[in-house]
Amino acid sequence: GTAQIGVTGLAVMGRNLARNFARNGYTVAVHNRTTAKTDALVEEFGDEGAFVAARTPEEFVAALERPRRLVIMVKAGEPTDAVIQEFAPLLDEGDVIIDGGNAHFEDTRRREKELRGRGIHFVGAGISGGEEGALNGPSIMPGGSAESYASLGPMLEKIAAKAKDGTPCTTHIGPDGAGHFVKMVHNGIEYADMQLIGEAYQLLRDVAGYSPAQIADIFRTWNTGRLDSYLIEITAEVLSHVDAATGKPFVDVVLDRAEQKGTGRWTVQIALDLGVPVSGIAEAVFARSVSGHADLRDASRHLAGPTARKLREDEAPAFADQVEQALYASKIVAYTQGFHEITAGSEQYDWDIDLGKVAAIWRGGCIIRAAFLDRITSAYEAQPDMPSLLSDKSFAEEIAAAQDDWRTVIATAVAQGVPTPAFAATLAYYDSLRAERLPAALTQGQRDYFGAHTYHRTDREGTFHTLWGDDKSEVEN
Ligand code: NBP
Repeated sequence: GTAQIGVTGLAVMGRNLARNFARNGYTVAVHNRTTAKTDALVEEFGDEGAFVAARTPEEFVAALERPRRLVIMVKAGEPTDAVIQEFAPLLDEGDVIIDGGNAHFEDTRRREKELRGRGIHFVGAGISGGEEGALNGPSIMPGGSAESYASLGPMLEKIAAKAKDGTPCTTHIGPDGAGHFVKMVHNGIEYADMQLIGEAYQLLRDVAGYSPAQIADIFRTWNTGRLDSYLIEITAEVLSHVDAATGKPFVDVVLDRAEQKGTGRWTVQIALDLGVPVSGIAEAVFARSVSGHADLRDASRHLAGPTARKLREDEAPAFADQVEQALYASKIVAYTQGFHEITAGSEQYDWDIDLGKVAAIWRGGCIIRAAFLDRITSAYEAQPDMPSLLSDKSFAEEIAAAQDDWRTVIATAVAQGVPTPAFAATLAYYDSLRAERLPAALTQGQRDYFGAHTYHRTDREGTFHTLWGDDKSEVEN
């Protein structure tokens, strides 16, 4: 074979990824279960580079140079297993299968282990950036063996997005499922980012009284500052868009029920298993869920709300500035929680993930790309074993400067009855970490009372139990 890489699964993502490889000078073997898609790709884009159209798995494998590198870009779940089972028997020792789909990292661990036993490298690679990123440069988060990265890395680095300083937005994340785990948390952070932006929008609309077009301008201004990011940029685009059919703001004609494909939910499920408080991300997932309960919402519209005074027009600009502060502070906390989950996953599965590098490869290509990630990169470079992003002096200082406004915005939201679950959850997390004493002491007392679950004391070592039903004397266990 002559192709340096092959892509099987030519829906939007696979097709664009194949074109990206071809545009970068690689010969790309392409294959799809339904061959019409293979033909269409070569017909439409054949002049962009060197493609080898393969009709059967055998033709596809034969087209590849050895060791073979074969990217699977099919629907995550059973289709991925089906394709692996179809191709693996045709491969030789040392060949590399890359799964670029949104696989659950536990599936990736299982597949990697099975294929390792057959001498095949399996690389679960998280790919972010949607169709546009796949074509012009995504952020790529490959797991798998270090050996596989030696052969694959240079190609991935070539097709990946480049950060402003020219660094490719890909790196070897760690063994087996590390890449898909990091991609999962990326998506969880993306959920939180989007929800926080949504809450900021709602406050500017319902409390400050701005129109969608005015809010688009506010976001454009924010995008020139520390909130500079892809999601803020596209938010302004969406908010300024006018529906052609009705002449109304586009955002007012879209049904307000958010859908989800599962990576945000996984982030929260795994966080619960690992014991990591990702409350901001969890509230973002729940917020989508609440929005989807149309019947519940219909049945609740008559429920009483507050009678707080609305802001006057001349008060709106100052409030908008406060919302920017709140958004920034909450964003720092959401990222702090996401990075904590990566730390916990890395410890649990022995992945040895470099958090600074993770932040670095999210600076371009992916949905959460943001100027702010440069700062996270430098923070982890300066202090790789930082217990939390909030331990970084400059982030702590920025939150210190923002916190009064952050509190005011949330207090105003509560007074006006505007739901801001992610703003509130991230502030509560921040205050929980700061607190001298938490009511967890009372919780321990209750647990000891009803279940003799015991407790530890602040003043001496040991495990204790109070004889609650008796003379309330304390015994040491
Ligand atoms: P889809 O997720 O819509 O999958 C369609 C592809 O899967 C087609 O090529 C289809 O072949 C193939 N396929 C299916 Br379905 N079942 C198969 C089977 N049993 N055997 C062989 N092929 C099978 O495509 P996508 O939206 O391009 O996404 C691909 C992957 O990338 C997914 O895992 C997705 O989660 C991930 N991803 C998507 C995005 C995005 O923005 N869309 C971003 C990041 C990651 P056919 O043509 O013969 O039906």
